[in-house]
Amino acid sequence: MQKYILIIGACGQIGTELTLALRQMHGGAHVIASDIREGSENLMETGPFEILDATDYDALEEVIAYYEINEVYLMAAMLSATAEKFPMRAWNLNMNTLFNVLNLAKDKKIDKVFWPSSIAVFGPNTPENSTPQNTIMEPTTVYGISKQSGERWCNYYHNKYGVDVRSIRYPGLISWKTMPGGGTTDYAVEIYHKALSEQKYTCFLEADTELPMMFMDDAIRATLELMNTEPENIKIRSSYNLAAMSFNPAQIAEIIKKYIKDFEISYEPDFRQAIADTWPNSIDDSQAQNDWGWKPKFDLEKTTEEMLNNLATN
Ligand code: AKB
Repeated sequence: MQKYILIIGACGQIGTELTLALRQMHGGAHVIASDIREGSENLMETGPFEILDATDYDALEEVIAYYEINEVYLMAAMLSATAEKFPMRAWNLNMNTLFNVLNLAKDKKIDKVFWPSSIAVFGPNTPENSTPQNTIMEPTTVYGISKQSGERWCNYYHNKYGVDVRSIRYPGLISWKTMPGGGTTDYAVEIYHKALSEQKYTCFLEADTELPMMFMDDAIRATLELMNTEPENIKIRSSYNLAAMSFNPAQIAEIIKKYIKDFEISYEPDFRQAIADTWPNSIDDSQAQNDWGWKPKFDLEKTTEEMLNNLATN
């Protein structure tokens, strides 16, 4: 059977790179990008694109039927910082898109679903170092509450209806092709842009706020590895912990200084500090390692080299 894949939220930070990677693997015509607005030139030129609001069930169903889609990656979401400003919009977007996709899978209109969760599912009562896969989860942010609820629904649809839904709790993601938007971990991307353009950066988190992070190439590889593993390897149908590195703003600034000697960082924490304070410092991802062989390739040094080289030349 021919495989046709739909990416919802294809123009965002993860969606863009995921679409390009999937088009490399399956050919452009087999990977349909969709979003509520058009994306980068590269994304628009390498395969089909549909303007699609995935909160609209009928519109989504129509695209799925038209392209005979069998696999959906639902990457549209409102992230942590923006969601605090628009709680109901965030809840509606994050939950209704998920229900629409899960219901299409339940009705056998698609075979397989990827849905991203986040370290935001954890909260202030969670053990903050090497946070285990199964632990106390009491998120205090709108985004975290939507992701934790989403995890429970994924697990429910798998157990009750046999839906093949797979998920990862992404840490903060660092990439150079597309900017993140509205997250608390966004500082770890902005800092590289400002280091190159202005040799200085004012960070919205405190110097010692340690958070789990990952370079985008690792995140894309993890996503594709999880989606391509045999179903019997997948023991968790809520969402997998995933880790690569952990650092704080002072540590990333130190590494950038090795490449840009005059770089200076200052700190003006804002409302995002309170969000970051409820999230783990580091994640235990041994279950992902054991179940489907996860292993990261990029540490902070390698990520910094990639970010500065690519941003300077692209
Ligand atoms: C955010 O900061 O909101 C996201 C996330 C950790 O899910 N990057």
